[in-house]
Amino acid sequence: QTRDEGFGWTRYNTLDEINAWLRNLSVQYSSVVTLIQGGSTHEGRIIYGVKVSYSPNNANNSVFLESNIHARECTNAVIRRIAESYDWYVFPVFNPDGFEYSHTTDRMWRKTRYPHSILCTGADPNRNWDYFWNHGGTSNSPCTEIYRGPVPFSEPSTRSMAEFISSVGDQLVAYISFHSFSQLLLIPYGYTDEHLDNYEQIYQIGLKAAEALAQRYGTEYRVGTVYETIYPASGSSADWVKGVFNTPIVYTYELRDQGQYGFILPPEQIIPTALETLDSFITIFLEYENSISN
Ligand code: ING
Ligand code: ZN
Repeated sequence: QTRDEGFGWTRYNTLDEINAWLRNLSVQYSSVVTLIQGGSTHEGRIIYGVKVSYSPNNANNSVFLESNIHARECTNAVIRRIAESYDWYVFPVFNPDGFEYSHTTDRMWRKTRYPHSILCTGADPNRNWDYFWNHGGTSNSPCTEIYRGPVPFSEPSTRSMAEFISSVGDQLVAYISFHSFSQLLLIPYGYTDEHLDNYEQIYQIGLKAAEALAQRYGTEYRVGTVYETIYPASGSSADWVKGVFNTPIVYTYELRDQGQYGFILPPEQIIPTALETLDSFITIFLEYENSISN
């Protein structure tokens, strides 16, 4: 089944619609798009993504995009042919169990759906990764929103996606994760206030990206580390990728807005958000290419 007529950019799509859309892309553009089964979840769902590749020469020039690790943060997949010179791994729904639950039962659901306690379900999949796990900004109580899980990678979805990322980890030049909301462009780490070796480069690129983003509609973003800009948070996917593979470019977007609508951003804002984000995105890659060729 490859029908995806329900899919569109002016409303929030369901998990089935997104997966049908990914499958359709791989059929329609079969020479460049490959459907990937990245991992699987506690409830038995497959975490689907696509690999977009215009040239076999791009393998060591790959970019990984992750969104919806938190169920209620409905972000659209930023998938455009912005560059034929990278291989793109795009996973629009990192937490499909939570995403489905957010659509059907509790719109404000954030976590996975693993039954860790009789009282409360799920762990925070962005506190569950095995790099300085349990080093602050998490909780040991299953009933909190930032429950880290009983052990690192206790969640099938994070464990299996870590395995998949490991298979391409050395090829990545960039790993970008999308969350909402607050209008921030965040730099690792979340577990420590220590700065990256290339902090100054990544910070300056971030400032230029924020400037590009503001050009279109005036949307203002702040740039800084997770730890210093929002709060300490350990066990995130971004910290893990940076720490384990030392990927040159790692950013986390906190998309619109600044709290007026928060997680329930009106669907009319989906396309404007995508366009301004894409502007900043292109800037990140152009500036990065500039900074390494100088
Ligand atoms: N924000 C992120 C969170 O997991 C974050 C912030 C990003 C933490 C990267 C650690 C690393 O809390 C939201 N909105 O979930
Ligand atoms: Zn989030």
